[in-house]
Amino acid sequence: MQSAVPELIAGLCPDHAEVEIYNEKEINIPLDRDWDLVFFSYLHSYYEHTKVLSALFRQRGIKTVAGGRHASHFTRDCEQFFDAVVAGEPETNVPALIRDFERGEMKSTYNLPPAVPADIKSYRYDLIDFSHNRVRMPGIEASRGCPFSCNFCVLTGWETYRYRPIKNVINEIEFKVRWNRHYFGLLKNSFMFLDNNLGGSPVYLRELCAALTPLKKTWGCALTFNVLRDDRNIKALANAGCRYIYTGLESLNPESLESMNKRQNKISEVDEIIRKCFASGILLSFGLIVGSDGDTNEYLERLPDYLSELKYFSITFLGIMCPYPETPLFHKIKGEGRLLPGTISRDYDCYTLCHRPTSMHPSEVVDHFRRLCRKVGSISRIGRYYWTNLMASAMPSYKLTILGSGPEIISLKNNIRNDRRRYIAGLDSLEQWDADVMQELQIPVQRLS
Ligand code: B12
Ligand code: SF4
Repeated sequence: MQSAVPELIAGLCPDHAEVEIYNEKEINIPLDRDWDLVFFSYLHSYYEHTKVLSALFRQRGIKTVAGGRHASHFTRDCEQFFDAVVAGEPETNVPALIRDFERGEMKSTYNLPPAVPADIKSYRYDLIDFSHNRVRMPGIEASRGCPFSCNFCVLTGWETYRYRPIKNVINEIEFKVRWNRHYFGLLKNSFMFLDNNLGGSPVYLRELCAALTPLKKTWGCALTFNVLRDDRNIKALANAGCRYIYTGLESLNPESLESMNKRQNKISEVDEIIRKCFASGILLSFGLIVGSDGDTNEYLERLPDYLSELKYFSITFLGIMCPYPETPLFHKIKGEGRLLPGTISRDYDCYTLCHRPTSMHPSEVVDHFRRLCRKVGSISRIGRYYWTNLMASAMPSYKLTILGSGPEIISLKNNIRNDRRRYIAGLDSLEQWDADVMQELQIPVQRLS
């Protein structure tokens, strides 16, 4: 999966614009290339790096624009480093910005109200180069936002839940999406929904599944655990070709879930629901977060055992609780003086501890995290994972999905592989290249503590 923002923005550019997209995860950005206007989309932890890129382009007279969640929240800060900042959704703001740019009248900030979901346009799928990432699947959005309010989530308090008309989504899949044809076409009918929570409205989800079933595609999505409590939903998803679901389980400790305001997860139901999904031909993968306020040394020491007790275990995301600045959690932690001194935006990568949890020392959290990453991503666990899950269902594409997820689980070992970092905010310096250019061009670091 990769971010779809570049092909989304490209789809909003006028027909006469020549558009190129670069994803720095897949290919280096040619810093000497000539463009008129460059749009940046980045996660919080890449803010300093994006400022550096912007400064290098601006030195050569290229105009730059920042957008996305960080830019919307820190608009004033961004205005110092980019020629324009989009603080709202792209569908209304990007065309207005480009019109102004062409007249030489680009403003410093754009914040028009969002478009209605029916006006969300198809991405420029033709610009995705699958040779840069041969296992990438095209992504599509059916909805935005989420109806829940987990206190650590960047959506909470900012994005209401809304969904596109089903016919628009189906039309995009049938006629617009370009498929990845590498590996003898193994993935040529596969795509991912990029929605934060495809199950935000179970009624919409079931209608969408009914419309998807005749297309005979294979797809994955993220949704909340509560949706899977209803057998009708699991059945509708499986019949529609859903083979992969990611759900944020976050913790197997009730106190930790309580501290996150994640009430839709019921730990007593986890095992049965995972088993049902696998038996229906759906790989239910989940994510866990360590370092939340309910966590204790005892819970984290026992976590590998708890995981072993789950027969159909499939964890694909392991992170450290991150108090993003726009969240209720950040305000609570900051108000209580628990943000670690020296926290910078780079530390907001979900692998660096930025706060003092209530019941643990920061170094204890990071030590547990390292140990968990090594254990969960170990080869013996993957062997056991294949052994337990491969034969659980005979649904088409199920076995391929299980086999393909092994490397994803092994990659959890890479989370904190950088030996030069302690992964505790305030103790690690910026990446060298960024730090050097920032010093040379006198670009200040964004400090959050
Ligand atoms: C694909 C994806 C990934 C991919 C690619 C990540 C990447 N670097 O781009 C992978 C699997 C690698 C990934 C990993 C991670 N992800 Co991720 N991921 C997503 C996912 C599912 C879809 C992103 C997407 O393409 N959405 C569709 C596009 C169109 O929407 P969007 O990104 O939300 O952007 C909207 C606006 O912000 C705005 N916008 C964004 N950029 C720009 C730029 C301009 C110029 C403009 C005008 C507008 C604009 O336009 C969009 C439409 O409104 C989102 C969930 C989601 N639905 O967004 C999470 C999400 C982006 N991920 C998240 C997180 C936390 C992570 C990880 C940190 C988790 C972890 N610890 O492993 C890592 C970070 C990896 C890394 N270092 O880059 C959070 C982001 C938190 C944040 N900083 O805002 C999200 C929102 C999930 C969540 N609800 O918590 N992720
Ligand atoms: S359920 Fe997921 S997307 Fe929704 S608010 Fe909670 S963490 Fe965010």
